[in-house]
Amino acid sequence: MKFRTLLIILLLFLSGCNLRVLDPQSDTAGIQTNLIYFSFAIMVLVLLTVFALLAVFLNKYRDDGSQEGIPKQTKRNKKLEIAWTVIPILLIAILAVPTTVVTMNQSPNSEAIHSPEDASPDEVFVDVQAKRYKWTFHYENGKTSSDLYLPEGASVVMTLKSEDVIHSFWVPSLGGKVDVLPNKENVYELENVKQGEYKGKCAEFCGTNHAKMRFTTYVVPEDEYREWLES
Ligand SMILES: [Cu+2]
Repeated sequence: MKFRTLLIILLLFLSGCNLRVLDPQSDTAGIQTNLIYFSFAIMVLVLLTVFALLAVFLNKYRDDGSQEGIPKQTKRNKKLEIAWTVIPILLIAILAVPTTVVTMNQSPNSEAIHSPEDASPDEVFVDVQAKRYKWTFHYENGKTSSDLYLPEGASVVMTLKSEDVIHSFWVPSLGGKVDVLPNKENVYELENVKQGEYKGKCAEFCGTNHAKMRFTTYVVPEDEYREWLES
C-alpha cells in the first residue's frame, strides 16, 4: 500500500513534465525516435537471449543431489568462442551503420543543411540567440520573439548562438538537443514540423535560473504564420 501511494505521487509529479520525448512531431525527431527504438530492440534481443540461457543453465546444471563433488571440468570450445566473439561484433556493426548515417545527416553544420541562398520554398530560417536565462528568436524579416513560431510543414534551419555561456536548445517533440555556444555558431535543421504546441528548454545547466529558461514552440498553419510574422 505504501509503495502504491509513493508510485502514485511520483506519477503525479511526472505528469507535470510536459516535455515529451519519443513523441516525434517532425521528420527529424521521427528518424531519431526510430533509431532509439531500433537500438532498444537489439538490446532487448540480447537481454532476452542472456536471460533465457541463464534460465536454461540454472535448470540444467542445478545441484539436484544426484552427483557428488565437483562436476567434470571442460576447457575450450572453438565453436562457442567464435560465436560469442562474432555475434557482438555483428550486432555493433548493425547498430553502427544507421547511427552513423543519421548522425552525419542531422549533426549541426552537416552538409545536408542548406544556406539561405539555396533554400527551397518550405525552408524557414531562424536565428536563435541564447542568453542567461532567455531565448530570443530572430526571423527573416527582422521580427523577434521569446517563443518560437513556425509554419506547419516547414523545414526549419536554425542558426544558434549564445551571448554568454554554453546553453543547449531542446524541443524534444521536434528533435534532439543541440549545443548553443558563445564563440561558435551551430546550424541545425528540423524537417517537416507538424502543427501543435511544443515545450522547449535549455538543456545545459547555465546558472541559477537555468530551470526557468523555457519557451514554447507554436507550429501553426502557413497563413496564420504569415499573419503573425507581419504583425
Ligand atoms: Cu541555458
